[in-house]
Amino acid sequence: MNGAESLVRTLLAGGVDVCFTNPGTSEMHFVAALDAVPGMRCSLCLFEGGVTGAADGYYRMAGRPASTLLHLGPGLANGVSNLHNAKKAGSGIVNIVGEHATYHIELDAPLTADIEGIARPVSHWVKTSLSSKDIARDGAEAIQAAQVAPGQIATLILPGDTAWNEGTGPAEPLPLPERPKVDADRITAAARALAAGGSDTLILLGGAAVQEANLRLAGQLAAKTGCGLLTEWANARLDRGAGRIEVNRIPFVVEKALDVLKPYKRIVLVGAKPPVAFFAYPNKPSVLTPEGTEFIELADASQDIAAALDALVQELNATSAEPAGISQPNRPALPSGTINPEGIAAVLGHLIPENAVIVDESVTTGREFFPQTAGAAPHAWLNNRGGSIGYGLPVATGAAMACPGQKVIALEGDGSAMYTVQSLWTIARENLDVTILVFSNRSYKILRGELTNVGVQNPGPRAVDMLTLNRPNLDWVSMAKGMGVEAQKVDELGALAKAFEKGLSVDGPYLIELEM
Ligand SMILES: Cc1ncc(C[n+]2csc(CCOP(=O)(O)OP(=O)(O)O)c2C)c(N)n1
Repeated sequence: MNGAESLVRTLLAGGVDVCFTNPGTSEMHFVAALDAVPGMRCSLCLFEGGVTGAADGYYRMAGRPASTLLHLGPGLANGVSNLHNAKKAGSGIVNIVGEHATYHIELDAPLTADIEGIARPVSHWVKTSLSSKDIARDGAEAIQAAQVAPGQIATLILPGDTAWNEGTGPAEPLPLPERPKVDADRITAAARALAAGGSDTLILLGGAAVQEANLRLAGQLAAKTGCGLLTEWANARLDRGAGRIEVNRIPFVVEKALDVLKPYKRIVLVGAKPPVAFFAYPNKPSVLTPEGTEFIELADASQDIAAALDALVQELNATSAEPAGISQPNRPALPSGTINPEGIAAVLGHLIPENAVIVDESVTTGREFFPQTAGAAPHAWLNNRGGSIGYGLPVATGAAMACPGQKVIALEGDGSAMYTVQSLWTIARENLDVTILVFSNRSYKILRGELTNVGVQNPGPRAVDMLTLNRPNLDWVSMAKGMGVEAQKVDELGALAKAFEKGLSVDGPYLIELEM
């Protein structure tokens, strides 16, 4: 058995049975091994940002890593942006990056590059496997590294001769890393802050803290102590909808965030970091909390958040408290008329099906989607934690692969969707159950606002032109159909509701362009 097959069998033994791929010559032995060994679901993506983003979406929903197959330095580099997003989201991924045969690297052939150098900033673990005798063990180490909580990026570089020479057969899986428990004094300090605080204390939730069971514990703490609950602006996966604890996100806009955080003297951090602005702006603060705010960290994102919250609930005698903030079922009436963000929110709130997975890359259009969707059927809401756009369609791809039987809804700004538009083809090819709404406002609308925010008065036509997606207009229906996805365009809210119902009713992809 050669090195490549030893690695594929190691991946399968370690529970990694999905591979998002975009291979080249140096990966041909690995491709042959994927073909020869049954058990790996392989999915071709037509750009590496689609590969890495799909692996991110897969981890967020399946809770275990997928692998990727990338072509040397340039292939990895194309995937870096969504690896950055995945790293910020705490997603575990096992990257397999092909490399020239060890003796070929020094010849500086066209595709030779510093693969480790490209990998390192977006990886927690990087290794070039220099021998076919090491590759299986290295693969097992990569799987283990990817599963360090909340999830890590492991990049294993596979030279051609490591793949084709005689290997060892598969390596045994290494033990699953456990989340470290928090020290007892953390529980005591958080309990003291909450007991003293009342309504001027906030629990800021992130990572695993925004999953259903942990949110209930937070709801009990809020009921018992009167504290506030918020999440960070972006969550890797927030469980919400009727019957779950309703929590809002810290707003993106600096002034709004300052307002929301103003009432709090102390903040208990659970899987979250002290809140800061996305960007610096002249004459605006970067730190979003009032000066002198006290931070008490209960647990960071890598720690055993469930156990920490549970211990805190016990410490405060809140085990029998009815959680505060349970969302009541509420389906807003279906609207009609001109398409606008409030109307879209009502359509979503009315129609989101049970267990849907919402991948939110709606940018400006979706800033106020939360109030009207809080009482919809229970669903998961995924945000971009790394701020690098083009995450949505790939993450929707991976989420749909992880969740057969659950409807995935991708909310896409037109500018963002163009970055990784090739994902539509993968979604069609795999017949993934994804309904895509494209908010076709024909602009980088957020950046129009940012121009004002940084203090530019009366921008001229050259600046406006750089933020406008016209000349020519993008035709989303044609693009979708060209990649095998059924699509239609709507310019009115009643038509949107009908189109969305249609999309939800088909078992497969459907794209709706909202002309705004
Ligand atoms: C990789 C990357 N390039 C550029 C940006 C800067 N950027 C942020 S939002 C945005 C435009 C988003 O446009 P769209 O998705 O249409 O949403 P809208 O602002 O119109 O609501 C751009 C270019 C970014 N965040 N990431």
